[in-house]
Amino acid sequence: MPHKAADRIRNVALIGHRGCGKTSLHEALLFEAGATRRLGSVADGSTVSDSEPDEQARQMSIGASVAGFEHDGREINLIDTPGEPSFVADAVAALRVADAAVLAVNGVAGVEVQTERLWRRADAEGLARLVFVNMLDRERADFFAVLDSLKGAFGPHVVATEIPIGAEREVRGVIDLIDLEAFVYEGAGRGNATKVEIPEELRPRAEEYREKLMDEVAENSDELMERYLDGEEIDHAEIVGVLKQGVTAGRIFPVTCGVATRNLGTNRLLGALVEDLPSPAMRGAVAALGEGGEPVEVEPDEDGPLVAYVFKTLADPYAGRINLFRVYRGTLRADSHVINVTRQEKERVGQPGRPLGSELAAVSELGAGEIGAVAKLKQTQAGDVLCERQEAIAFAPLDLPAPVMAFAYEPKSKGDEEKAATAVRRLREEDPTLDVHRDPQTGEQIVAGLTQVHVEVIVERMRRRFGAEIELHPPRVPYQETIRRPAEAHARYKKQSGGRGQFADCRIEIEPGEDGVGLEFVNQIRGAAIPGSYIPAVEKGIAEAMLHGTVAGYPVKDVRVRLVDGKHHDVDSSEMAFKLAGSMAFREAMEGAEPVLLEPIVRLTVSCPEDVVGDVIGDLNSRRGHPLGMEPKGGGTEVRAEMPMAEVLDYAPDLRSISGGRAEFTVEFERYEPVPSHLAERVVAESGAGTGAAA
Ligand SMILES: Nc1nc2c(ncn2[C@@H]2O[C@H](COP(=O)(O)OP(=O)(O)O)[C@@H](O)[C@H]2O)c(=O)[nH]1
Ligand SMILES: [Mg+2]
Repeated sequence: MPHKAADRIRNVALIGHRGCGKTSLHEALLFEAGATRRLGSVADGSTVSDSEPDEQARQMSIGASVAGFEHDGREINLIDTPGEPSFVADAVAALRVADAAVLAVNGVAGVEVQTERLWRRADAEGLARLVFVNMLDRERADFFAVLDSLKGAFGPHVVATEIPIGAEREVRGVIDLIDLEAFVYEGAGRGNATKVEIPEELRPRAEEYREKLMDEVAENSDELMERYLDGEEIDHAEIVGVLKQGVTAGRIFPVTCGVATRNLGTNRLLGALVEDLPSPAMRGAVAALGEGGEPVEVEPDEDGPLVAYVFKTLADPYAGRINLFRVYRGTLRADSHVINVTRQEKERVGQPGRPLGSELAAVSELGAGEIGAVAKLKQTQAGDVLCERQEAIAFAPLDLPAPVMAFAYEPKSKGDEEKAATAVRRLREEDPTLDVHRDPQTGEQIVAGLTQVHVEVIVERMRRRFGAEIELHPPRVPYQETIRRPAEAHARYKKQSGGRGQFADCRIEIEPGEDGVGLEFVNQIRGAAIPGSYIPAVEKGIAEAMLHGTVAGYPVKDVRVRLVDGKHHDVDSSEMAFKLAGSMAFREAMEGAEPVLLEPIVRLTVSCPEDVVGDVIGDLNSRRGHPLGMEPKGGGTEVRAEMPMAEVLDYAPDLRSISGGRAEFTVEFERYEPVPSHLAERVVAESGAGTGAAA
């Protein structure tokens, strides 16, 4: 009896395109299993999942929500996930800790963008999958058309285990293809299914689809295949046994159907979770990284030393930090000490619990395969591994898109500064796709997310949870300036307004320097024209002048400056005077050295479906981009290009509309290049500086 809990558990992530009914289905499954007393609805904001006020206001899931409940002697952890790409991080994390996924599909729209993407992610994690075709009550819903679109997208091993009775408003039940039994549903109450005779007119269709199912199942067992071909009757347990092996191995994907909001078909989906999907024990060892990143396997053995992986962190301003984790090996006990081996910190586990949406039911321990939550760990965050003893173990980082939608932000008032800093720090703990930093050049505070919606949600959460109000605006492009030819200048700073005067005189020569040197200062003073003690002041004056170039006030880079001559005065000269003279000389020299404005060029990588490559490249060209090449990748095409950063700032919404939301991109800084002169004029005008010196 090695794996006690691990035999009983089903860890299932509910995935699918936004609006296909995952949250409603999650609710119906909880209700049907008796974990809740009423069937909540997304429209009323009364579902167990989507418990956050902003989720209810937007009627959209933003975070993953775990519900642990019992059904048929099993412990099911059902994780509702966001379908909106802006919040994909939580769907990815849920797929990491689940052993199986239920892909929900809109019965009208069929396979959508995110349906495919999430399917691929589930595939990459090697998860068993079931499909639930939802919303069959809607106008133009068509189970068989959707089944075809599923097969088209995911291959021939997608196979119906049931078909609906009736369609659109008339949909009233399902026919089970394994046992050839029919059920009709009345009302949305628990236990609303009644077994009936298969309607005569549906019999041929049911038999046709049963045959398809049996062909598919038989392919997974030679022995069963033989008897099936001999025309022998195969009983329920045998079919389900072989089906489950095929599902677990990712060789067969059963399709069920219903209407989440009417609790139609959900009892059967519950049954399928138990019958068709693997337990952690059946899934077996999972891959992790050991000493030096070497691959190791973690067996779901309750009696082994603890390995728990934290997959989500909640930053509750009142309850503090809550960490959701899955135990992969051993047992996590209340009031115990563990080691966070990722951060090398000791942590004390107080009271762990099993989550049901935002509620936690206290438990004394959680064994291998179980999913739980614990509050008040001091250092632990999502991605960390908790162990009983010192052990080198990690899980591969989640494959998440990069935060490319950047805004500069400012607190609305002085009093909000501190609050804003705390808020972004806490929200960053919750969200690995949120980037918050200060741009070293422009000095702006930057908040970057995956999309505009993502950043808007962050701003709302800052206000609601932490009382911090911020304002967003497009970030400034960190332009720079440099010179293109040598020049020289002579500057004298002189003041004689009573008392002690001021005097400094210097002559400099400047020329383009090497890439990346910033300022290269060469002192060529011979003799005592300028005393050595004043030389650093001259250099400092030049460096200060370079902070704001003469073209548009941006930092000047890569200039070699030679200090060739000068004069001083025994009484009136000072460091201050030489600094000012240095600044004056530099500015004058720069004017004559053909100064230019430079802009950052980034390397852009766009992943998009084949059919929009032409549009993507056309758009890149119109944004001054230079395509560098493309290659097939992950079922689509990856286009690489170089593009000015100024053109990237508003790229996200455009790419979204070009590709119907099916493309993603990342950017990486590459180098600086001169801004074409007609555009430089505009930057100069906008900077408010401008001596008209732009090249
Ligand atoms: N008619 C009908 N509406 C549904 C069904 N399932 C969900 N909905 C509605 O579709 C909308 C989106 O559902 P939701 O569960 O939030 O989808 P999610 O984004 O996948 O979580 C909500 O207004 C639901 O009430 C269904 O089976 N039939
Ligand atoms: Mg939802």
